[in-house]
Amino acid sequence: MNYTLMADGTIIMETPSPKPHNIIVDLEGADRIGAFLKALEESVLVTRYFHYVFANFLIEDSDLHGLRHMLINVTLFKIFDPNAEPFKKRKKLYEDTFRAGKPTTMEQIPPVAAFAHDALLVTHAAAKLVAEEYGVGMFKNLWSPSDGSSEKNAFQMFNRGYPGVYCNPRMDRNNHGRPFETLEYGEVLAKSISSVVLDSVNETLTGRIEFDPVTGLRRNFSATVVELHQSANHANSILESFKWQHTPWPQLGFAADRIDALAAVQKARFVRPERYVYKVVTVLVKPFVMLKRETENKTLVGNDRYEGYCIDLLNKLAENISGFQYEIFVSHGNKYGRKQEDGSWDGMIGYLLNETADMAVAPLTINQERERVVDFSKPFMTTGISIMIQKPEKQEFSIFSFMQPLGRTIWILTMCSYVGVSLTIFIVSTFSPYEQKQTLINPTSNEYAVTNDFSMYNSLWFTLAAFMQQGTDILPRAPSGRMASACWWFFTLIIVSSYTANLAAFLTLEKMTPPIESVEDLARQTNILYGTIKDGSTRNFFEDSAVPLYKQMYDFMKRTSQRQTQTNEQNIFVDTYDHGIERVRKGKGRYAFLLEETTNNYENSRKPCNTMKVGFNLNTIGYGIATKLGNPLSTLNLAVLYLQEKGELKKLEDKWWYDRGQCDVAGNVESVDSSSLNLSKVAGIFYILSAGMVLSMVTALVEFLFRKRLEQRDNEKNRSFNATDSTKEESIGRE
Ligand code: CWD
Repeated sequence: MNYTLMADGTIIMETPSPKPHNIIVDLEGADRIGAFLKALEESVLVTRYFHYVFANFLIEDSDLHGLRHMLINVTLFKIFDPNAEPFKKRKKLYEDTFRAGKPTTMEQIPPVAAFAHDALLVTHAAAKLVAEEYGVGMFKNLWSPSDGSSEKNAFQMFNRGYPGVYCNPRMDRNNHGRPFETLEYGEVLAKSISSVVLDSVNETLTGRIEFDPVTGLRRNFSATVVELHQSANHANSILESFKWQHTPWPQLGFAADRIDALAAVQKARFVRPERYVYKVVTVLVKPFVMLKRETENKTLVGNDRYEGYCIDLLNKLAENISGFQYEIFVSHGNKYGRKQEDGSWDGMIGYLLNETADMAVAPLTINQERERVVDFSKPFMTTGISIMIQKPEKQEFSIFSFMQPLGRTIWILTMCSYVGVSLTIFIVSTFSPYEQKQTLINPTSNEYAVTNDFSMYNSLWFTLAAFMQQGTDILPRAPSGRMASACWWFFTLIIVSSYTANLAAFLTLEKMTPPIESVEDLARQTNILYGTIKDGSTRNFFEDSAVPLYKQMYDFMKRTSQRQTQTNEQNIFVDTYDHGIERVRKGKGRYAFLLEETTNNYENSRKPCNTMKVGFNLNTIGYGIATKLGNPLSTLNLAVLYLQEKGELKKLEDKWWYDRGQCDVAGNVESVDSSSLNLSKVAGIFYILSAGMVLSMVTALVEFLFRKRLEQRDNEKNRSFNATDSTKEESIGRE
C-alpha cells in the first residue's frame, strides 16, 4: 500500500487493499498522543482494515472516547489502574490533607503522574537499601543545613560539593563555571535500584515494580490491554480489556482471550432466516419516494403507501434477488444521515448503525465519512450539485413587436436617411444637365420644355420604392443621381436583410436571459441570496470544500444565515427541499437554491414551470444503497449492476423524470405553442395595411372629386366660351 502525503497535510491512499494493516504508534508525551488521536478522527486511514497499536503506557481508555463511533481497531496498554486500592488510598489522603475531607471528582491521574509517584517510591526504597548496606553516613555529604534559613530543619542538597543536583551545568545560574558532574551516589543507588522489589503492599500505582539486573528494564509486571474494535452488530466500536502478564524473554507476554476485531466482523456476518423481511429505511423526496394518494374507498397500507423511483428500484431488486422481501419505513425528520458532534449518526445512517434498518434506499450520497461506517452498493444514479433559480420573466410582445428587431435609433435614422436621400436625388437631378430632357408640352403649338422626372414628389416615391425592394418607372440617368441611388440601394439591402434575419429570431424565440448563468456569477453578486438544505451532503460539500470559490460561497451563506437568525428572517438554509424550492418559486428571483441535479430537473418539469437549472454541476456524486457493514445482501451489487446494464435504471429515470413532465422542453406549461409566430406579435402590420388601404381609398375619392371638379370647371368654361362664340356668329350673320 502506498500513501502520498499532500502539501495540505492530507494523506492519499493509493491502491487500497482489503488486507488488515497493523500500525504501531510510539509517541512520547500525552499532548503528542492527543494530537495524533485528534488527527486520526479526521483521517482517511480509519477503516476496518487499520489496526493501531499504542506502544507505551501513556494512553488511557478515556482518550479513545472520540473514536468510539468510528468503527476503528485500536489496542493500548494501561499500567495505571484507577480502581486499585493504592490509588484509592492516595486519593483519600489527598482529600483529607488538602480538601478538608471533601471528596474530589478526580477519578484517575495521568499515567505520567503515576509513574512519577512510583519513581519516588523506588528512589526511597533504593536509598533505604544503600543506607542499610553502607550506613546512613554514606549520605553525609548530601545535605547540610541551609545557610541563613529562617526555617527550622531546612537543608540544602549537595552533589560532589556543589549545591543542588544538576544534570546540565548551565542550569545552575549561580555557578556558571560549574563542571558537569555525575551523581555522587549514582552508581550505588543504581545498583540498589536493580534489587528493589515493590508491589501494591508498598502502595505503587503502576503495579509490581521489579527490574532486570542486566537490562535495567522493568519485569514481571502486568498491564491491562484495552481493545477498541469494530462490531458488526453494534452502532459503535466495542471496548474490551484483557489482563496481560509480562514473562521473561524469549516469551513475549500473554493476553487472555484476545479477540481479533476483523475475525469478529467476519464471524458475525449476517445469518438470516430464510424468510427474512428486510427493513428498508428511506426519505420522502420527489420523485424518489412519494406518498401515494389514497382514494375515498381505498386506504393504503404497508409498502403500497409509497411510489417513486426508489420504490420501483426495490421492486426490480426483489425480482432479481431471490427471497428478497422488504418493508419500508421513513426516516424520522426525513434525515439522510449526518455525523453528530459526539461522533454518532442521525438519519438513515443512524438507523443502520443501531440496527433498526437493514438497508437505506434513497438518494443517499456515497461519501468517505459514511463509507467508514456502512457499506454502499455500486451507484445506481450519478448526479451533482446544481443551481436552481426562478425563470426570468418571458419577453412581452406588443402589436408593434415587429418593430423591435431594429432599435428605435435605427428606425429614426432610417427615416431621416429616407428624407435626406430623396432630397439629395431631387437636388442632383435638378442641377444635373444629364437628368434634363425635352418634353413636348403643347402638341398643337409643338412647344417643348426642359424638364426632369425627379420632382420632390417623385424622388420620395422612387426612394421609398427602393426601400421596399420595388421598382419604379423612373430611374436616374445622370451619374450623380445613379450614385446616390446605388448607395441607397446598398443601404436598404443591408437594413432590410438585417431586419428580416432579426425578425425571424426575435418573434419566434421567446428570449429569456437569466440574471446568473454559472456558479461564478452567483458567487460574484450579493443581490440574489443562495442556500442549501440544512442537513445533507450538499451543505457539507460547501463547508468542507478546499476550492476557494466554494469556500467563499459557504462563508457568504454562513454570514447571511447568522444575520437572518439575529433578525428573525427566513433562513437561507432550509429544512426541506420543498421549502427551498418554494422559496425559489416565490422569491421574485431573489433566491437561488443549491441542490442535487436530480431534484432540480424534476422540479423544473413540474407546474408552474417557473424554475430552471443554470450552469454546470459543481461536482459528481453517486447515490448508493447503504447497508450495515458486512452487507447482508451479498448479491445486491450484482443486481444493481445487472439493472444498469439492462437499461432498466434508465427506463425508471425516464418514467419518473421525463414521461410525467408537466412543462414543455422550453420549460413552459405544456400546450402553449411558443415557437410559432402568433398574431399578437405582428398585428400592427395588419393595422397599418388596413389603414393604408382606407387612406388610399379616401385619397382616390379625393382625387376623383377633385378631378370631377376640375372637369366641371373646364366644361363650364367651354360652355360659356361656346355660348360667346355662337352669340358672336349670330350677330355676324345678322349684320
Ligand atoms: N440530498 C441533497 O443533499 N440534495 C438533494 O437535492 C437530494 Cl435529492 C438529496 C441528500 C444527499 N444526497 C445526502 O445523501 O445527504
